[in-house]
Amino acid sequence: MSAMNRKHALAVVAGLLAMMISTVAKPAEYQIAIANMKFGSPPATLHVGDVIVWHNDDIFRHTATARDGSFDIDLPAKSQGKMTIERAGPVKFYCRFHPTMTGELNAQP
Ligand SMILES: [Cu+2]
Repeated sequence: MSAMNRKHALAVVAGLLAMMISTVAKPAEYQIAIANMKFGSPPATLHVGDVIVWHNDDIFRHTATARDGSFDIDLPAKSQGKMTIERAGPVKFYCRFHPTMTGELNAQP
């Protein structure tokens, strides 16, 4: 490897490390409201380690339940529930009591 290539490779590695550190160091918290029997929009950018707070503003009990079983948040009327994103990739979710209520999270690593 020439000196030039080695320098370039080091810069790439340093950049990747900086990206990894910034992802780990700053988990974001997002709110998803449920109102009028509908899930609010999921966050446009989501990463593993981020926190989602589900707010049920309805007078009905709801759940935020992953189709792949990775989460199942029980949300009695006027309550909220918190969870941490543990894996990357798209996950469809729905409400166990009202299966027409659906949404999708898509976390990046
Ligand atoms: Cu529901």
